[in-house]
Amino acid sequence: PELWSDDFNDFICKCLIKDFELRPNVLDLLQHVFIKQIVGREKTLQKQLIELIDLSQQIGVIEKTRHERIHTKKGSHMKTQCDTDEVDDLATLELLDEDSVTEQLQNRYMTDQIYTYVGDILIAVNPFHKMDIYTPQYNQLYLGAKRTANPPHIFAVADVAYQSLVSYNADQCIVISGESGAGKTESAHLLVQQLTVLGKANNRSLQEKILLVNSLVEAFGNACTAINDNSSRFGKYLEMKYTCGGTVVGAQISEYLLEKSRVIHQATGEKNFHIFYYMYAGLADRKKLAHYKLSDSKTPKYLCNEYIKLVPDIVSNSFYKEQFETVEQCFKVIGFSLEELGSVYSTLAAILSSGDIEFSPVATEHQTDKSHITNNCILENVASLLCIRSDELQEALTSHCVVARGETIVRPNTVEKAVEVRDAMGKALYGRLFSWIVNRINSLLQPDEDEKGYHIGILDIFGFENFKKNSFEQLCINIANEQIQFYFNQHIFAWEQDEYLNEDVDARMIEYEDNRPLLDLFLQKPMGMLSLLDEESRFPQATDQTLVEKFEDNLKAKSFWRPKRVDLGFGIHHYAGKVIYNAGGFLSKNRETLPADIILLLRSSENELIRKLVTHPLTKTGHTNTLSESNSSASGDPGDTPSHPRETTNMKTQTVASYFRYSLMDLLSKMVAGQPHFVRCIKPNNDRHAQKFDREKVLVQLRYTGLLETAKIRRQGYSHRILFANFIKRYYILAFPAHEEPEATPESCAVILEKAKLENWAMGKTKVFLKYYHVEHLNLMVQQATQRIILLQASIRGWLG
Ligand code: AOV
Ligand code: MG
Repeated sequence: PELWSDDFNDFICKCLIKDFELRPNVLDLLQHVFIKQIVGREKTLQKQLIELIDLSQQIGVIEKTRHERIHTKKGSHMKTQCDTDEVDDLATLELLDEDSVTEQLQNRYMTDQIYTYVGDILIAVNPFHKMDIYTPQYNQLYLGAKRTANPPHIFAVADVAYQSLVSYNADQCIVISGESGAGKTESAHLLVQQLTVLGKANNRSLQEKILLVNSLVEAFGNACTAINDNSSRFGKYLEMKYTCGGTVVGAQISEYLLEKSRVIHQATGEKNFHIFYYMYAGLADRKKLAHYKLSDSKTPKYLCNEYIKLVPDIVSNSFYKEQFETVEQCFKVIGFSLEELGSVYSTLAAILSSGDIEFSPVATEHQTDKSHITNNCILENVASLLCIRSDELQEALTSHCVVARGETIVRPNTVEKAVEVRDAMGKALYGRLFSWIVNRINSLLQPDEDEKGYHIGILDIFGFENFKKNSFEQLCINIANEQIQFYFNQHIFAWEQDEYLNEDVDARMIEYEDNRPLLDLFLQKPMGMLSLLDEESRFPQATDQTLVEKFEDNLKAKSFWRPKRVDLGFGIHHYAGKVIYNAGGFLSKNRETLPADIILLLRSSENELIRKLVTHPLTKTGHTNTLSESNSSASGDPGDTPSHPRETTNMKTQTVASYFRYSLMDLLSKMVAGQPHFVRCIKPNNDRHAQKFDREKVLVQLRYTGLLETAKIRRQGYSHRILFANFIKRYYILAFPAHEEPEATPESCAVILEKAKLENWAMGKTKVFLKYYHVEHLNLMVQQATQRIILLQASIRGWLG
């Protein structure tokens, strides 16, 4: 065949993929073809061909030893191991019970082997100390390597996702779960690191930008909590965009459910979002506090708590200063302009200062429900930072307009109401600023439009929380985790076992804890907890007390109860444990109204950024709190897509609960669109100590995440089900001539599987049922075959000049 024609490539494929024994003959043939093809260059060609033969034989030899190694590995891999041995994959344990699994994890953890597989799922136990296993050497070690060739590692998960993207040309989704402080965010960073190396971006600056995205967003979205000094207070879905060939070309973040209430209030032992402290220290260092109207002696109320009483504590903190420089560097590298940065700082400063605006009642004879501002200088500062008029700001804070019978009437705000409006403004500005930053990053990291490709999404949300006092924020966070657990269950257990039945495949069913009833308890309409909350939020007379009573009257599930002697308390038995919530503040937190007067005023700002924050529907992913309510149910089925956001002029209609529901569905619809990969983070102790493995603590996590059941189903079940036609398309070259794709029958599939010397697979009615290690093995064979072809082609191309 003509050089480089399809026939030629097929021919080489055929030669190289055939059994190794055939190789000398094949190479003879190859030699013959070349000699015929390139007349006149025989002499050099002959020499070159000898090199080719050598090379091919070398490859052959190398491949052969590798092949043998894989087989022996696979042999030992399949052999169940004695339970005192350490295993990389818990699904291979002979004895699969809680004790042996915990024992394994403990032994591994104590020797710094923090990663362990359960089939194709990775368990990561938080080491709580810096490890030297994330260096560039490790990046290289895990590139395109078979999983069993190296110890379990988070980089291997990135590699599998990447290889799947390239070989199946399909979107991938890596779901990281685990309770607060278990290591999700760190894992997400490491994944991005490896995925960037894998994606070998053509331009270094893109690579650099992508690596900075997480740090930047986390400065604004993370904070110190009682459990974790760098706790994520929002959900993050980062999509790395690749071309079909696997080159990284961009990134996009979607942010979910930022805990905005933190801006105005932090629980005991907690802090505000990192950026406020970083900025304060950084600006002080540059002698710029006055420029942003920030005091160098008096701590803004929004930053005050029992730890931070004094501004000097903040401004002398060298860590904060460094972080500020880093954040600013991130902004610049990613592409924000200096003007934008200035506006971001002004907005943050305005939010901080606004918290110090104080009100007191206007004591007149007739009106006690009127308020006025007692510290006008602060009001002036805020107005100037927001580039609005101070008299208008004062009016918008201390009064509101109502429209009655076509007439607009101005009503005064009580002190309480004015404080509420002030705080609502701070929260809204922060939430919108956050969304704006995320959207700006997205537009700066957007791939070229005509670049068709696929993405790998990495999900990192706030982990399950159970504090001494749990409020509305914890409820939302825990419902989100409940939903992720449900998604995991669907994938690992429900859908897989449904397929056994549909396809008449004989497999033992594994029992697992289904948390669907809990999701229904929260999300069902009209009688789920969030719907009841919304309903109650519509009654002006309702109180948090009437709300808990409503819950008690309507929620009949076993997992809901009212603890005695806890005012406003209610308990939920979550998949991850029992949590007592306090409903105090639920109604106001849910209503979260930003009055139209404030919005209109901010729209008149002379600062472009401020105007943008209040005028634009922030986007596809971003939110404005003005989204329409979703009609989706609680399920994670692929058909369950959210309704689309709609901007409304009436900012009061959207409750936090309905926005929360919408976001959750939006997130799910993104997740179900990709092939999932799971990372389950485990927290080994509550003290954040290295080398401390609290067995009881770990056992609880193993139980609620269903890891034992997962190990069982990975061992006994078939995690991969592939339609005959897809299977043939992907793997036929392993057993059939390259130009003769066989018909998609179970018989041809079986020929391939036998040729690949695989056992323990099953044949369904329309699909091949495979174990996770079968797929790895098949993919590796295809990959090796293609690599051989590429190598050969490259050398021939080299000889031909
Ligand atoms: P989280 O994301 O799961 O909590 P993080 O990823 O923030 O937890 O991890 C908490 C802390 O554990 C980090 O700040 C590190 O000190 C340490 N850590 C975690 N993983 C590693 C690792 N691989 N190597 C070294 N240290 C690690 V939350 O965001 O609170 O749910 O809302
Ligand atoms: Mg986190």
